[in-house]
Amino acid sequence: MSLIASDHFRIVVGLGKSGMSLVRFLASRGVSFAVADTRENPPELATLRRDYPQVDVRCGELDVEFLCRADELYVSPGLALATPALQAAAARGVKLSGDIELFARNAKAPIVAISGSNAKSTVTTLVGEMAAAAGKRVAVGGNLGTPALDLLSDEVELYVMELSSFQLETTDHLGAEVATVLNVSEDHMDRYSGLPAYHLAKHRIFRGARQVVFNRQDALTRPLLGEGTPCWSFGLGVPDFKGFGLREENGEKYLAFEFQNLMPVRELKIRGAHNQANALAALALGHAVGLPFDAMLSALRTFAGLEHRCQWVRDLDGVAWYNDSKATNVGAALAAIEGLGADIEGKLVLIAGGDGKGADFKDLRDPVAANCRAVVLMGRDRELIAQALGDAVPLVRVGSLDEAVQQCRALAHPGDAVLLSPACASFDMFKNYEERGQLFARAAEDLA
Ligand code: UMA
Ligand code: ADP
Repeated sequence: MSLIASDHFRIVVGLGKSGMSLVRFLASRGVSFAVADTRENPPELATLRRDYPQVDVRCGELDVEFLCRADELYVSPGLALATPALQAAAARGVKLSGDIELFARNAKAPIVAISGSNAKSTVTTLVGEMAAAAGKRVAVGGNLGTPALDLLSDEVELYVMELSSFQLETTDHLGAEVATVLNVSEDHMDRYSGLPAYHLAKHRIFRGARQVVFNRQDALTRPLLGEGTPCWSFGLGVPDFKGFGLREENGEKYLAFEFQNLMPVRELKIRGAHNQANALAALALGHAVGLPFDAMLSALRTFAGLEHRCQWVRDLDGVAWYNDSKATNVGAALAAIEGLGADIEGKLVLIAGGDGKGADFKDLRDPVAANCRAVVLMGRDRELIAQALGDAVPLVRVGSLDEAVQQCRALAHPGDAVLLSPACASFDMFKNYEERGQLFARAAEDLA
């Protein structure tokens, strides 16, 4: 039985991937609904017209009167709840909700819920692989890959969900078996009034959680909870009770749980201190849902990382080229600059810039000064980055990614690394971060 009242009328607002998953879900349960999107030609319009020709679709500017016919709106994470038409409908008593709320109400298996400014996809994928290695029928998705509602199945034994702050804004009660916010640093400042509002949205993940995992090195990840909710922690320091961390013995560094060494860090394929933290977070989440250590450690030994996250592309004349196109905010770029900077003999030649989403780039200045030979700047907000970096290192402005790659070739010395880690979203110049990463890798591979 579906936990959704069938006598109510709903409107799906936004006809992208999540909107289309809502359409399939509502139609399969016989719920009456319509669709609206502010775009004249939303991405899934052709699919909707082909598969559900009877559904009423309104494209273009949102019509408040139309929205007010619904009892509930399922709003895409891509649309700000502050959108005036949505606020006008809410003021007239229409409930604003989203796909994750509906997913949570209908999921019968435990949910591992993962949010954070960075590392969500890496940790979500890792926990999914750990569960699969333990023989569980696991479904992995959410903000990453398959939309949540498309994962619902009676066969599933465990859901591992990556959730964005946008998805959490429309989620009142998740009720996860275990929930975490991996880290909090500034992102999406074009959608939030400031860090406190963004933090508040992320922390909705803890609503109804039976257990939580927090990051000992980031106070903003700690939930405010009543006594009695089991709390596990992770961090790069030595762990204590209920903690995952790093221990050293005879000069060897180990991933550890409480007082027990689990596995030498050197057996991890993923590189850098930030990835050690990611491995520890995944172990904490997996342990909380009862996955055995041997299965989790075997997944950690084989996981080579995801594309576009500090991914090695090639070596050329003693220079290594890395694609970190997924670094769409300052925190992610800092992890790459400091992590990779510490690992190489020479210096970094960094490519940065794009759509800065209202971020403040000043935190880049000192790590760039310490680790970079030069920074090649491109994209809409390149002057904002240039201002923040000042005279820390030589800056080169370019008009295209191809030009950036050519400049990097000329600037880098043997022993250096070229790193695309833009600290910005890609939408000003590319379809998405994947396209940016692919074009960078191709241009680097084409260098003679
Ligand atoms: N849009 C409009 N009018 C509308 C609806 C959307 O202009 O009426 C525009 C907005 O600029 C919006 C964009 O279209 O940002 C995408 O919206 P969509 O409804 O087409 O999006 P979906 O295809 O449903 O994708 C959404 C998530 N997108 C966003 O949160 C922006 C996807 O996360 C997610 O994978 C998908 O649902 C399935 O759950 C993407 C993302 O960029 C990967 N997430 C952000 C991030 O990771 O930083 C949060
Ligand atoms: P998300 O899904 O949260 O965007 P990803 O796993 O896709 O996370 O990684 C996004 C970016 O963050 C990549 O550039 C990656 O190198 C960087 N990153 C990965 N782990 C961390 C971490 N623990 N702290 C900061 N940045 C990280």
